[in-house]
This record gives sequence, structure tokens and C-alpha cells, in this order.
Amino acid sequence: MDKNEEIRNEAIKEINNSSDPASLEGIRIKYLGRSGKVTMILRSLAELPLEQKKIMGPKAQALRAELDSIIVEKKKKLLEKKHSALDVTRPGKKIGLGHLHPLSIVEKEIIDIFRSMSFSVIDGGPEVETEHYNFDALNIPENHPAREMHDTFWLSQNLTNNKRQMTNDKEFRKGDISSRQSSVVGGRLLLRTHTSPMQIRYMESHKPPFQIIVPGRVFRYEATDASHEINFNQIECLMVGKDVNLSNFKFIIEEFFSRLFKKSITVRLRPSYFPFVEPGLEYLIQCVKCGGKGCNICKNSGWLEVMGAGMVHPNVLRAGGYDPREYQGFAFGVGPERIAMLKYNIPDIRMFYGGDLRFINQF
Ligand code: FA5
Repeated sequence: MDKNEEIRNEAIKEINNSSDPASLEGIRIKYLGRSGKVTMILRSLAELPLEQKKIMGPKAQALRAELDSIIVEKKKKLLEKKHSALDVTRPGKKIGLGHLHPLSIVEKEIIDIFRSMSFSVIDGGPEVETEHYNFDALNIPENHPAREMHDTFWLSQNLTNNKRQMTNDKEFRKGDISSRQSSVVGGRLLLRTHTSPMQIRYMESHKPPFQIIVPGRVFRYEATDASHEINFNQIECLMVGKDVNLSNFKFIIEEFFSRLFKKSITVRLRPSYFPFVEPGLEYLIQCVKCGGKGCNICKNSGWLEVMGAGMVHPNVLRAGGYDPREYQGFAFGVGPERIAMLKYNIPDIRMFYGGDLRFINQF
């Protein structure tokens, strides 16, 4: 075996045994580097007689080319392997921590404030409600004009329970008389339009005095805009006792707003009409976006309505099983989306449910 052959075998063996690009580079330098074994053979050619040079020269060049291409191939394979294999020494990917949705933050703050004022938090209530609890027991009998204030998603009842379909008021009015004949105790089914049905449900099974808040999801079949959603939240409040009056309500609400906004805000209390309270009131907050000048959030009025309220109507107390001569109460329903919009200066209610992470990640 001549010297070239010896060097070739030795180099190929080392190349085959190398398991990482760094050691392969060491082998390349050992054979093909400036003082490498093959390079030295090529240099020594200059001292050989011409005849020998003609024989040895091409052999040494061929050896250099062969080793070079074997090393290049091997390097490619080693790099591919490195990228596909799990490298436990590489730093791990940072996992982003989850956080609360802005609505959850505001709802939690509202609940904490009422808890600290000795209100009990009552969980939920059914989102699919009967017309008895959503309307009748709240002093809104069928054909009462106040039902028009609630654009209702009705559940069609001429179908079997698991094939129920949603209809809206307009489709409902068009016909489908059969669905008007209720087959359900408590009347037809609907997606509740407010959390007030929980007033009746709670009164039916509890004795006064009590003070509760009930957060929940509600639904209205109405066009959406910067301050209206079809699926939104309300927090219902009900306080009943022997001498509960409007000044109790006013104190509690002013305390609530000043703790929630932690700064002075301009509020407005004005008379309003809800069949389940008498007298009825509405709380409005000066629009924080335009400072009362008028914009798309407040529909150019300068004010945003955040809460309906009032003293519980005697008929509602009766529907809950109480004697209105013995007990009185106040109730209100507040919209956390509207509160969150004012607190965080959010220009459009639809951003809460849009699923845009650029928005959500700011909280
Ligand atoms: C009611 O729903 C009454 N049940 C509130 C009430 C309870 C009055 C107890 C008296 C006693 P209203 O429709 O105004 O009222 O809604 C109450 C609040 O829900 C509003 O002030 C507003 O903050 C919020 N809200 C109403 N409609 C929407 C909507 N489409 N999108 C987002 N928030 C809404």
C-alpha cells in the first residue's frame, strides 16, 4: 500500500467515526489544512523529479478532491441530524403566562366591592329561561308594551327539546302560532334578556332580610354598535328588608362608583321606567372618551347608561312570595361591559368578544 492509500484509509475511517461538526472540522484541518497530511504531500511534489511528479501529482490532487467531497457530504448529514434531534442543551421556548380577560377583571372588582359591603354573591341562574321568570313574574304580562323593550331570542317549542330552534321576535310574530301554545311549565322558553329573573328565583326560596348580587350572561336580539352587543353580561343586585329605602340605594351606589373608578367621575341619576320597579331610575356616567362632548360610544349624548334601578314593585315582591306591606327592597342591573369601557377607555364594546390578541394582551 503506498503512502497516499494509507492516508486515504486513515482519513476515511476518522471521518466515518466523527459524530459532530466540530470534530469533523478538526479532521479536515488534519488532512487538508495548511499543514495537513495531504497538503504536505502536494508541497513535497516540487522536490520530485519530473517523471515522478507526473505520476504522483494527479494522484495527490485526486486524493485531496475525494477527501474534500466526503467531508462536505458528512458535514451536511451531521447538520441535518443536529436540527432534527432534540437538543436538550438549547434554552427552552418561553411559555407565555395566561391572564384574565378585561371583563373578568372588572367583574371581579365589582364583586369584591359588593362583598366588602356584606352582599352575598349568588351564582348564575339559567340562561335558558321561561317567560314566567323573564317577564310575567316581573310585572310584564303578555302584550305589555314593555316586552318590546327586550328584543328576545325565543326558543321554538313545536320541536322536540333536543331539536329546539332559535327564533327572534319578528319571525315569531310572522306566525308559528303553535309555538305560542306553551308546553312548558312557566311558559315559553327564551334566552334571558336580563338577570332580573333571578330576583324572583331567589325570593321564592329565601327569607328577608338579605342583600345579594348575581352576575350572569344575557342575550338580546338587537343590532350591535359601539355600545350594544347581542350577548353581554349584567350584574343584578337585590336588597330586601323591613325598611330598605332609596337613600340606602343611593349611598351604596355612590360608594360603589367611587371605589371602582378611584377618581371622581360625573354621574347622573334620572327617572326611568321598568315595570318591575317603582319608582324606576337610570344611572348614567359622563362619557370618558369625549368628556361629555359627544362621540360614537355615547351616541353624541355625552352620557353612557350603565345601570337600571329602582324600588322593587309590590307585584314583584308578591310574585316572590312576600307581603309588600311588610317588606321593601331596591334592585338594579349594571352592565360590566359598559363599566369596563369607561374604566379602560375602550371605544367599542365589540372588542371584548373579537378575539384579537393585540387587544386582550394589553390587560
Ligand atoms: C335591564 O335590563 C333591567 N333588568 C335592569 C334593572 C334591574 C332595572 C333591576 C331595575 C331594577 P336595561 O335594559 O337598561 O335594564 O339594561 C341594564 C344595563 O345593561 C344597561 O344600563 C347597560 O349597562 C347594559 N346593557 C343593556 N343593553 C345592552 C347591550 N345591548 N349591550 C351591552 N350592555 C347592555
